[in-house]
Parts: sequence; structure tokens; C-alpha cells
Amino acid sequence: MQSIATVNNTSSNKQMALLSEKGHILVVDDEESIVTVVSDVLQQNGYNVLTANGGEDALEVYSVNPVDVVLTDVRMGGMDGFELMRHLKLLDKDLNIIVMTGYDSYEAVLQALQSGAYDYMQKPLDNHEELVATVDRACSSARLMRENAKLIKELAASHTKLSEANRALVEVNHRLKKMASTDALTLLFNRRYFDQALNRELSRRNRYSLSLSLVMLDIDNFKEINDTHGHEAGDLTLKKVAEIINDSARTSDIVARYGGEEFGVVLPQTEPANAAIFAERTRAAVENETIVLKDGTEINPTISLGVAGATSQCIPIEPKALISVVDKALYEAKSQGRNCFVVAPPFGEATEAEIDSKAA
Ligand code: GH3
Ligand code: MG
Ligand code: MG
Repeated sequence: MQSIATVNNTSSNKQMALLSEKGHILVVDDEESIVTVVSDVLQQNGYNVLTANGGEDALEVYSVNPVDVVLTDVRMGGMDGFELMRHLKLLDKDLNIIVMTGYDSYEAVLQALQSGAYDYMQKPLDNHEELVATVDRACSSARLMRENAKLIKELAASHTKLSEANRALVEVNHRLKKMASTDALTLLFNRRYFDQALNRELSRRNRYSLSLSLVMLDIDNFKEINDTHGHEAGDLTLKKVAEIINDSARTSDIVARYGGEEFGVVLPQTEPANAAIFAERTRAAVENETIVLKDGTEINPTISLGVAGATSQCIPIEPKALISVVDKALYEAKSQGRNCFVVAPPFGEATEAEIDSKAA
């Protein structure tokens, strides 16, 4: 049943390759003479042609050798051209099928095109130039569709790669930003972040007449801890004290390592009297902590604290002024024997003129 006509009779492999490059066509007709004429013309024009003498035969050939274009008769014994087209389209919805209709019927042509035929040709196929031109067109279109599908696939792949790279970039940026504001040893905010946060919170406090407090904490006799137990024990103490301060603060407070063994905590919307409660709670928690070194040695750290702040009625305060006042309070706590806190005297109340100029 199945007859497969091969490429032109040539001994040159190079020519064979060129021929097959032009396209693979399957010619289907139950009339032997039509199959012979059409395949001869196409082969002479450089096509690689397969043939089948009916719908069932065509499906068998196609299943082994998918082609670029199928030329099929409509009326055939057994499976007709429409049925064959339906089966082929299920295998490849983009396959270009040219229908050869023997009768000059508008309905048959219309039905063929509506069923997904790429083009149609009327028998007898005397005009060979037109036959070749129609097959050329169908083959070019098939090639373009293939290239298009390939490009879309490549584009989708590069889009996925781009999205992945973008996600990685966002993640790296996030980590870099976090690193830029974090102290590497204690994982608290660093001095840079603290200065920015204090500026931001103070201007908000001054603008909206809110309370705000600042607490500075310094480990007592830390040099001695380093000198007696070594730098590693000193680092361990810093980390532990940082953890206690952080646990003692609210999540809305900003806890930072100010430098060396000194820490700063900004407490937004907190009166100095309440900041003093925080200071005492933190002091007691550090005093109650015992750090046990690998060799069993115990360290009992203590801290001194300075507290300063503004009530909602206070004058507008500059960061420098607040730092200077809280530093003095901390120095005073050290003078009083350490392991204690001192609250700085309150800032003066704002005058009516100051309140008016803020509201303007
Ligand atoms: P005071 O009670 O008056 O605060 O005395 P102190 O010994 O704590 O203060 P001093 O300023 O004399 O010494 C602070 C020490 O902290 C000196 C410095 O070497 C040490 N230090 C600063 N940063 C670090 C650090 O990151 N790790 C360790 N292990 N030590 C540090
Ligand atoms: Mg100290
Ligand atoms: Mg110090």
C-alpha cells in the first residue's frame, strides 16, 4: 500500500542535503496518476516527497515521517480529505495542508478552508508553476511558524532567567541594606543608623509635640573584663548585654550599639519617667546575668545608664543637645559608683510663641 518516493536520483550527498532543506511534502491521492505527476513536479523543484494513496495510508506515513506540508485530495475511498485533515490537525495543529479539489465547488473549498486548510488547488493541476508556488508559500509559512515558536520558547526561557536574576538582585540589595545598618558583633543597629533614627524621631517629636526619651548605657569596668578574661570573653559579654537590652526594649524602640561598650536606645512617644522604668528594668536584668566562660569562669557584668527626654510640652530639641544632656547623666551615674541610672533634668516647656511657630 505505502509507497515512499525518495529524493531525486542523485549520487551527490551535498545535493541530497540541499534538496531536503527545501522541505518535506506528503502527497495524498487515491489516483496514482495524480500522485505521480505532483510528486515528479515537486521533486524536480527540489522537494523531498513522500506519497500515500489514501487517508489511512497518509496517517501511517506521517506518523513515521512528519512533513512540512501535506497536499491531499478531498474525495478518496475510505478516509476522505476532510477526515484526514482532522486527524493530522490533532497531531500538529499548525501543520499546513493544501487541499486538491477535483470539482469546482464553492462549498467544498469553503469547507476545506473552514476545517483549517492552508490553501486549495483545483484539479487538473496543469499549471505546474502555480503548484510549485503554492507549495513554496506553504513551506515558507511552516518554516516561519517553526522559527516563531522557537523564538517564543527562547524568549520565555530568557524571561524566566531574567526574573530569577531580578529576584536574586532584590535579595542581595535587601541584605546589603541590612548590613549597612547593622553592627556585625551584636546584630543591633549601628551608629550610622542610630544617628539617622534619632534625627528622624526627634523631628517628628518636635513637629507633633510628642514625648521622646533617649537612654545611653555603658558596661561598667569593661576594660577590666577584657584585661582579666581576654578579648573573646569581652565580645561575649557585649553580645549578651546587647541581647538583654534588646529584649528589655519595645519593638517600637530603636536599640543600637553606639560605639565600643556603649549602647543607645531611642524610645519614641515615651516620657522620661517611663524611660526611667525601662532603665531600671534593664540595669537589673544585666546585674542578674551570669556569663559562664568555657573554662567555667563566671562574669557578672553591670551597666550604668543616663536617661534624658522630652515631654509633649517641652521646647523643640536638637539631637546634639539631647545627646549632650544624656551623656552628662551617664557620666553622673558612673560618678555615683556605677550599676545605676541617672535621669537628666527636664528640658524647659515651650513658650506660646514657640508653639505658634510650630503650628504654622
Ligand atoms: P567605665 O566603667 O568607666 O565605663 O570603664 P570601662 O573600662 O568600661 O571603660 P573604658 O572606656 O576605659 O574601656 C572600654 C573598653 O572597651 C576599652 C576597649 O578596648 C573595649 N572595647 C571597645 N570595643 C570593644 C569590642 O568590640 N570588643 C571588646 N572585647 N572590647 C571592646
Ligand atoms: Mg564602660
Ligand atoms: Mg565607654
